[in-house]
Amino acid sequence: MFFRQFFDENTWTYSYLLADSESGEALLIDPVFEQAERDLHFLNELGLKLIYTVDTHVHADHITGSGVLREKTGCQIGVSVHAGILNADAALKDGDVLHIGRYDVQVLETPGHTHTCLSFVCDNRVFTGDALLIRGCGRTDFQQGDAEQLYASITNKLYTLPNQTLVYPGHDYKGMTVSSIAEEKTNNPRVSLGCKKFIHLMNNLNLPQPKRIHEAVPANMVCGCMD
Ligand SMILES: N[C@@H](CCC(=O)N[C@@H](CS)C(=O)NCC(=O)O)C(=O)O
Ligand SMILES: [Fe+2]
Repeated sequence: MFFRQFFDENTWTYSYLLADSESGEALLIDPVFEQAERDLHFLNELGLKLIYTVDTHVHADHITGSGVLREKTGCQIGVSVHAGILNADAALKDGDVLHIGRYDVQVLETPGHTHTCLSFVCDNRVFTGDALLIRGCGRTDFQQGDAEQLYASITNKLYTLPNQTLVYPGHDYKGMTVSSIAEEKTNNPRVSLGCKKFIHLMNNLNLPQPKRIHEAVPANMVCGCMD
């Protein structure tokens, strides 16, 4: 498995490239619109063929690169079935499997940060979007977010993955790049509170709205294709 983590410094967003080096088939998780040229250049350099882009959720803080990458490569776009995005190619749901050459990428529904949140499992890695962050979790105060649902997604789904599974989040605001299920089970300060205190904390964060929410959400509802 060929694997790379990419970073968008303006929005602290991670994108992840998974590829089968034998067939050259590739999948990109959470591409960022402004980074499409970087991503295309990298794919070309390595001779990889983009088969899928997938978004872990309808992002509120940045515009997805999925649409522009589909225009340039002919890849398919996968998003949650619950997003109702009409110009996506694959409406993903729990249990779906995407095939990248010899590798399977398994879809888990992990709602709570938003109702469209998905995680993706491939080999010993899980890509958690903004459900489980390193020593944190996504906020639950917009896009049908729900703290109780997020707690259940983390404890009943993500925490049932093998302890050694590596956790790759959608963002990190402190410069951390990777964790593991075992590490989060022991050290995640929010989830360790237990369900009731977690809900209370999440419902009282009083965070300012993401700066680009009014631009990003409508753009992401059409895969970032804005013309
Ligand atoms: N300052 C950032 C805020 C980004 C933000 O709210 N990020 C979401 C993920 S889309 C989150 O859950 N952050 C976790 C937190 O701040 O606790 C912006 O304006 O874009
Ligand atoms: Fe998010």
